[in-house]
Amino acid sequence: MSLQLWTHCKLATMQPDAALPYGLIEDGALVVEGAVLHWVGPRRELPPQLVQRCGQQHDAGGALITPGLIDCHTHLVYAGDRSDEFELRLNGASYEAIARQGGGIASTVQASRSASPEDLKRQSRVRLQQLLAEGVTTLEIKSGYGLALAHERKCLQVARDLGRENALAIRSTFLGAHALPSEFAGRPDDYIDEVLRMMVLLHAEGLVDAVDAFCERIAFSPAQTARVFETARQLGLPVKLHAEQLSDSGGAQLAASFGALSCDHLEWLSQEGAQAMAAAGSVAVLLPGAFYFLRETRLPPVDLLRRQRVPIAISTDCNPGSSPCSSLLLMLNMACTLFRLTPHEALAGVTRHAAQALGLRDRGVLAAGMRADFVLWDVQRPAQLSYALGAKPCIQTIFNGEPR
Ligand code: DI6
Ligand code: FE
Repeated sequence: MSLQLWTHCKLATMQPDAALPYGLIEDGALVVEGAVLHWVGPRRELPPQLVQRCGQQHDAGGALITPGLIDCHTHLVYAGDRSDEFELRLNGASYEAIARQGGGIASTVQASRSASPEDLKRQSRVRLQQLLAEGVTTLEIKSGYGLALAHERKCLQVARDLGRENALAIRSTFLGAHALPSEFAGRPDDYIDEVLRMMVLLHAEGLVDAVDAFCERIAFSPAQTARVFETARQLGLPVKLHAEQLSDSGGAQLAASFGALSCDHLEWLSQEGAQAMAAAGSVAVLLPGAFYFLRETRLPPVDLLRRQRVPIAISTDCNPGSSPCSSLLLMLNMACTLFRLTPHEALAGVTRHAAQALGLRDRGVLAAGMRADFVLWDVQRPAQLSYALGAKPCIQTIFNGEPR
């Protein structure tokens, strides 16, 4: 197979044990073989016989190259918007109060159920393209706006279709336990029975890569969440959890006891929760867009996570209610300004640690043997990616070894 060589570039390899922050290599070279990175390092160490085997040679023009970005927590497939609730909130209503009055997630469920698959895909594709334009090469998409078998299936199929029709990798997560649909009002345990049934069927149809739940006083209890996770475990599906977003319900400990890939949000995470996550190897996915958009004031305990050595990932949470956002670069900035992450931590949060939050070991760093997903940026220093607001620094994205 012919090899491709990239030179005249700076590399932010994001390798964890590198000597320099970002695993930075000032004058780097990449050799790609098919869809895999064959060689990564300083240009002066490139073996001459390897260069001779490179059929194609690319001049990166001095660009910074990072791993392809990974958005590891989104609800990207939905119909309609919730700008009406945005107005209500600005007139004094709270997110929780709107949810309790039958708005919130329920109103997006109604819009998404009514939408045809084509319409749902068309609306979702707009957001997807915004992420693609910022160098996203792996994207997680949750269901959870169908809340009934046919509609959860429709949303997961749209997610899979978007992956087939665009040059990026999609991971789909079943979030049947996102909210109680009105048909089950007052019968949450009966709805959990239905969630378990849906999970088994949708998994058998090949539509599910992982299972998530919303463990919160306006959603499902830890006991109900545990039932969802038991069935996921029986099916061999990894779990993740929306945990401690609006209150501390001990969701992180519960998720950790199931070996969760990640616990997400975590503004109300306790010391015990962080310890449990550290012991289980769960990633903390922080979602600064939701913190910002809901005007939360309680910060996720970043220092605690650092002390416990819990890896931190950053994501858009792209959804119509709490984070109507399809810019991962903006999340880098907000992770730094709002949560006080360093630009290095933020970039690790959308590369190496985001891959870990999805259980993917073949991406998120530039190293031989990893997937050839990478991005060329028109910046001098990696910190510029989290520094600028609204900049469009992505020059080119390579997915699976091919320009996109
Ligand atoms: N937490 C969130 O922030 C989103 N889902 C969740 O479980 C919000 C979803 C929405 O409001 O539509
Ligand atoms: Fe979410």
